[in-house]
Amino acid sequence: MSPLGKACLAVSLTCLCVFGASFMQAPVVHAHGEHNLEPFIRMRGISFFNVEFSHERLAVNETMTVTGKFRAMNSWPRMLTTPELAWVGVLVPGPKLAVRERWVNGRFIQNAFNIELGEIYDFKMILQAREPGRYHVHPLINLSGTGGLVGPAKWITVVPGDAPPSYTVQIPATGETIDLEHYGFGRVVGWHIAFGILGLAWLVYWARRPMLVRYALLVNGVDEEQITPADRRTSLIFGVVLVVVVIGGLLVTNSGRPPIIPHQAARMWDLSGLPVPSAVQTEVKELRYNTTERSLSMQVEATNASDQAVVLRKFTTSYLSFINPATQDLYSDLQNEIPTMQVEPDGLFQPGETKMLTLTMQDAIWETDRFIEFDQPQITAAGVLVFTDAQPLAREDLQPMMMGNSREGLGVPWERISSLNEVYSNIQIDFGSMGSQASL
Ligand SMILES: [Cu+2]
Repeated sequence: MSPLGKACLAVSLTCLCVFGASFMQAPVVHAHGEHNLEPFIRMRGISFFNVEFSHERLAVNETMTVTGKFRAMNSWPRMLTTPELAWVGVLVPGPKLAVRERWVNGRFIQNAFNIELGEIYDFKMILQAREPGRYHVHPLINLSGTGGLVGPAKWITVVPGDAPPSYTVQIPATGETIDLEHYGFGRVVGWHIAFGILGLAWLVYWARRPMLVRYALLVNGVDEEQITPADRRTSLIFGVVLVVVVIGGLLVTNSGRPPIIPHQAARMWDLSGLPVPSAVQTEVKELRYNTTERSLSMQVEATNASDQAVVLRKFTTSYLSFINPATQDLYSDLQNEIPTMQVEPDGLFQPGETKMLTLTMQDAIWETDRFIEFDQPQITAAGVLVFTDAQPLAREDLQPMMMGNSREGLGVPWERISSLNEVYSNIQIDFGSMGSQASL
């Protein structure tokens, strides 16, 4: 074999190996938009609490409920537009679940609403399964001018039902019941066919003569002469037919039944947030990230300004939560393996007591989910410290019909939450024990 032949064979084999290896060693990547925004927006934008799901398995056409609360953070990055309008939805890959009802702070809401930084909102969605499959379902808050911020998710399995998907609604004007899964489908197909035929006829008319010859003539300056009076008449007929079809279609649609209603674009401006529980006052002293241990630690001074003992339950940011393991006896509702944090010193906060707390949250997720990145002009972190009362919670106090999510577990009942304290700071970076300690 010639040297060139050998080289080619070697390159081919290498390519084959790389190609094969890429199939064998490729890790399963799962993401569908959770990390789409910059880390500082996700941590400083919206934090979620008590995100709960009524089902983890349902059949096509069955409905499930997703509820929860979220806070628009005061630590919102000021270099971005301050969000004015928000919209609540779900993040799933494709239209697998249809929203049947959407409620914010107990009000039925179809459109966007005015959101205020620092406020807490309660949401509820009733979702109807459309397509069989297994989906990672997140609540999603879309903010105008920024994008979608996602909350903690749960894997939901949709199995085939007795009937194909159907979404029936009654039109109040006529009393008629229609199925949105198919409504108007015949017309959509009809219009596509009508315009397809027109377009095809236009192409066939011009392409039926020898194209290469005509092109060669065109290059040699024979231009207008190639178009005959018959061509001009045909073009005019095509133009007239097109105008008649478009205007006629509009007239036919507008004269149809039921009464034509334009899309509703009303926005809700009078939706005030829920009262913010604030029994504790906090002041962040330092946030520090250790790159080799992948742990975020926080020093925070906390004072219990209420007349009841409280306990630090968790730190929550974006769709992450870290639970204080010492509170598991009080709220033993952890149904999943929720990440925990180290809290020092631990224990109750008596009324009036001030403590300097050190929290340590060690988890690869800071890097895998791009929460702490070193190519950012500012490396910041933010979240909410959740303090609860110190009364043990009986199992029957939990909502038996609801399940938690995979990053938070079942939330502590809202009435038991004593304080929600935002923490926000630049991060000091430790580059670990490998080299000298440095700070950014
Ligand atoms: Cu997901």
